[in-house]
Amino acid sequence: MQNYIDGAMVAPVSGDYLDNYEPATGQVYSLIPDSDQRDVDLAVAAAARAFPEWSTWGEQRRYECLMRVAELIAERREELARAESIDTGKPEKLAYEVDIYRAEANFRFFATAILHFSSESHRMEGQAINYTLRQPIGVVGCISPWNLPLYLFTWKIAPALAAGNCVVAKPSELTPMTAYLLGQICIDAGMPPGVLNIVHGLGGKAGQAIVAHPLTKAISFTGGTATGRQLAATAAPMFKKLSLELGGKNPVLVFADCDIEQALQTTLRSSFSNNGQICLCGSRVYVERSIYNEFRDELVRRTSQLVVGDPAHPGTNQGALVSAAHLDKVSSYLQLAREEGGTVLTGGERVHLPGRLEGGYFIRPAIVEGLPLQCRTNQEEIFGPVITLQPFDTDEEALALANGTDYGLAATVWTQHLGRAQRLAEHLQFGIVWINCWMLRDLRTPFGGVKHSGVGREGGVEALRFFTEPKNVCVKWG
Ligand code: TXE
Repeated sequence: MQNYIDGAMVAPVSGDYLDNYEPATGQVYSLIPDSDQRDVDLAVAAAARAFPEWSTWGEQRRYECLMRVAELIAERREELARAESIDTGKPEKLAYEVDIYRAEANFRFFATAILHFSSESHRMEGQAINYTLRQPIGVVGCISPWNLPLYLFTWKIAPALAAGNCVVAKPSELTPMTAYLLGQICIDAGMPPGVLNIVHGLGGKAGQAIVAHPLTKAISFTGGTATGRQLAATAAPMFKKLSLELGGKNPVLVFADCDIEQALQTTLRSSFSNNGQICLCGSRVYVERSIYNEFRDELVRRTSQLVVGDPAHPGTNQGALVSAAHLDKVSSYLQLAREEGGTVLTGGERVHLPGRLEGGYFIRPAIVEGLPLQCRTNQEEIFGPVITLQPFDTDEEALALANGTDYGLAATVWTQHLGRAQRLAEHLQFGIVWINCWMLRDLRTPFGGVKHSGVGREGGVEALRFFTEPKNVCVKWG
């Protein structure tokens, strides 16, 4: 692969490359640029050169350019889904239906949103009129994680470009392929050179260089809480705007009056979709005691029937985890769960598949029962196919369990009782609350977490506001 800088595919200045592994086989299948400060300097300079024209192109021309990108993503959806599946280990079907579909939708949504992006004015009776100019910031940095590579990469890039900024973006070094292909799509779409620049490489080197560069005026980051803390320490003294989408340890509250079949079907998905490698996954499932045994036994049965296999095969539910290190991390948490007194009801075994998949990072999805709230397994983000299950008796207890970690990204509640749903939604300390659904997303809504799950919001008008600076102009009557 190569970096996409100033409208062209270029090698890293160092000439050095990093191995890129295929998670399903454990083999190196491509090389990515091991970029450093020099590559980032070239990318930022290209973005700075492109900014004056791109920011004054006007919303209509930016709309047309971004819609061409969306159309090319749609045309190449199968190729991109296959590339994403090979790069991440996720089932190709999932990449096609979710990741690539959303990448196209992100470009379409923000290309049109900018046409309707309005600001406000305030009249001072008989004296003056104030109006707010929302202007693009300039060169911005976008850094994304490995779990939904093209989906989250474009979730940042599309609003930044639509708002008139120029971008230096870095995908995760674990799953760079679809970001590389996006660079080629931008060339084919006729995007002006320097508007978007994609620099590959390590977080602590290329990523850090983007954050520390004096010309990147805003940073939109999605990734681990620890990394977010480190990144904020660099950006804060430089007074950069920051949007941090961080980790989660999301609760699912299942009340006895819920539609239990719906709750079971969706909880299987919210627990193990993408091998639980989605920050929005529900990893702590709390069930009202009167239906606990029934719910638990049925969820265990359905989990044990999930097919762990070749991501390219349409019948596969669970592909490979993203890396050998992540497989070891998830396995270590299962060992910890047992040490903390939990009982593994199903799963947790590594899966050794034959042939080309022999070296792959496969594990059976696991359910653990009998752990208290205050234990590391229930407090720390595992980010893999491991959930904990526990009964509760009262609404108050359920709320306290749900709010009982440092994270606050997404909570899911299953109940037919409207009053309970509203009351819980008000008191759950999360950025997102789903009632009788999960991952139902309206791109116009604010997206993000509270507490250690993040700072700021992406999505809809929030994203366009993040990527613009509001200037108040006050005009006194003559
Ligand atoms: O994160 P990392 P990962 C969370 C998820 C989990 C983690 C997994 O819950 O905790 O992210 O993603 C770059 N300066 N979310 O392991 O390691 C790195 O190269 C600048 C939450 O990828 O933090 C990569 O590109 N950049 C989220 C990116 O940061 C640095 C949705 C993320 O890497 C850097 C998805 C540095 N010092 C995952 N160090 C949500 N809340 O929406 C690393 N990077």
